[in-house]
Amino acid sequence: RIDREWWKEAVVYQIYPKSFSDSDGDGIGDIPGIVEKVDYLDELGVDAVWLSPVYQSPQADNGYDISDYRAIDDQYGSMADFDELLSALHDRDIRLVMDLVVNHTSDEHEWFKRSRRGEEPYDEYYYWREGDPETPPNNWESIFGGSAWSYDDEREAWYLHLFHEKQPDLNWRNPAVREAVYDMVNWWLEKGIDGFRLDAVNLLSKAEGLPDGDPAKGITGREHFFNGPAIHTYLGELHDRTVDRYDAMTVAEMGGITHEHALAYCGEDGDGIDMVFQFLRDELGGEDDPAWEPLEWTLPELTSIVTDWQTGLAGEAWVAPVLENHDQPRSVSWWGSEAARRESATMLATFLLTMRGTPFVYQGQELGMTNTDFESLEELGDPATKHRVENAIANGDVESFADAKRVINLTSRDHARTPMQWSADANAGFTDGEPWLKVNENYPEINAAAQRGDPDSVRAYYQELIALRHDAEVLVYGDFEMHCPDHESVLAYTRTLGDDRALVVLNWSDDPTTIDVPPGVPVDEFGLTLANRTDVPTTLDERLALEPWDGRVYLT
Ligand code: TEU
Repeated sequence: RIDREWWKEAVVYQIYPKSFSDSDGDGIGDIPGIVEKVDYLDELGVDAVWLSPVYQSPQADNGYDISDYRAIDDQYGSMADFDELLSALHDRDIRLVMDLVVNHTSDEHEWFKRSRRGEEPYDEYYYWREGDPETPPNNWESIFGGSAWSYDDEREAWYLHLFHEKQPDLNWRNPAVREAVYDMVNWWLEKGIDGFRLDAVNLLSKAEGLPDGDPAKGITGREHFFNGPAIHTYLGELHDRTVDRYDAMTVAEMGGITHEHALAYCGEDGDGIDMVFQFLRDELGGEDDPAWEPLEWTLPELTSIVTDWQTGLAGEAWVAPVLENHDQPRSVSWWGSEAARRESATMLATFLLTMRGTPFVYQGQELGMTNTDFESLEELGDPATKHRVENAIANGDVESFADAKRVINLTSRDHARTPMQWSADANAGFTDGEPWLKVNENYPEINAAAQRGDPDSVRAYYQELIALRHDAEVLVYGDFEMHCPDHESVLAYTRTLGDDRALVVLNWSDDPTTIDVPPGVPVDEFGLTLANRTDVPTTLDERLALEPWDGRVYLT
């Protein structure tokens, strides 16, 4: 029996509104700009859009610092524009998933303004601690670097912020906070949206007494706020009181978790969350920023992590594979090869869209957009990256931006945030004005218009893969089995659903190689269905010779 759900069959496309499409020439993307591009999304074939925050915000963290959950920020448009977007998407059978950011609000949210004045009932909406203005209440570190505490002169007390100082953490212990959140979530669901991506949602619960953390464990304090003691209570309640009453999906963003945590959140005895992102880079160690050396990893390490996530949740929990988002470098540049851009981008696409789970594609990924060369601190936009570099210089970890540049140019969140490359026109067709973040200079070559109708483009390949995923149920619901776990460069797996099987073979390297088809795979029954090269034999042989970045899908 297949447990069918629309969100299991969907391919989701993430839009980061600030960088997607600017309709009014102020250099910042906006909602009317997205409306102009709904046909582009329709042509690509995606089933849902996840929209990063468009709520009212002072934009200290590009909208992840919300000052009014029920209003659209002026820079993005109006609520009428939002309603128009929702119907333009629904008219094309594309669903809309919003971002739910409730670990924290902006310090300019009404709740915080009243809280800092000590006004009831808002006084206990956040984590406040009195004490010496020179000594923070504990040694917890912010995920963006520096202390997780800031002193507020108005209330004469410290408040907790696991991210930016303009993002005070909500006190989820307070039932009034939870009620206020559920009310707001239901207000959006009543508008007819189709679900939520839950931002940083494994951080909601903090250990009793907020004890000091062990500085040897990465971000200091993390053992007291990642997957904290009451997390399952809060998430279960959130689910029961809101999304459970609607045909809405939830996907949780949880940094630094393993597939075992994922089971606890999404499994049979979990909290009702539909799926969590499968962040492969985190588990390879990419989460331990700030590291000022590039991360080293081997394919067998990756294969083992993929296997854990893909087979470890089978039958119990769903997952959301992802290679890019607005916090990650571009996948071609980090996982693939800029020198073999088309081949590696399409190999990675093959991987993403043939795994078990709901694949998320980030804007520009479908074009094979790459990282950008940032030459100075001033060229960066992301407060977290800037903070990291400034801290590293202050601590003497690096001497100047020049020393940090190599790692920044591999990992900064800004790589995903450069404007979407629509055409070879000025500013990549993103804006008629001055873009808020520099456009990657490769846009005359890499852009949506140039790839339209080009059967060899990354864009065309994504289109084919998305269509294939809609056709071949085995790619959605089939069991996953990994083969050749020790191969230095090849990832090979099968998907099985009743009598239907798929075999996926990926050469994750700059060198040609060969593999033997795993025993038990009946080669005669398979035919080539999709490949990212044109000269690939259509039948499956016992021994396969693979070109660099080869990606192939065989079906029975
Ligand atoms: O990111 C959360 C985030 O930074 C963590 O998941 C992090 O990756 C993990 O804890 C490992 O250290 C979300 C948004 O995606 C990001 O853009 C925001 O800046 C952040 O929350 C704050 O809202």
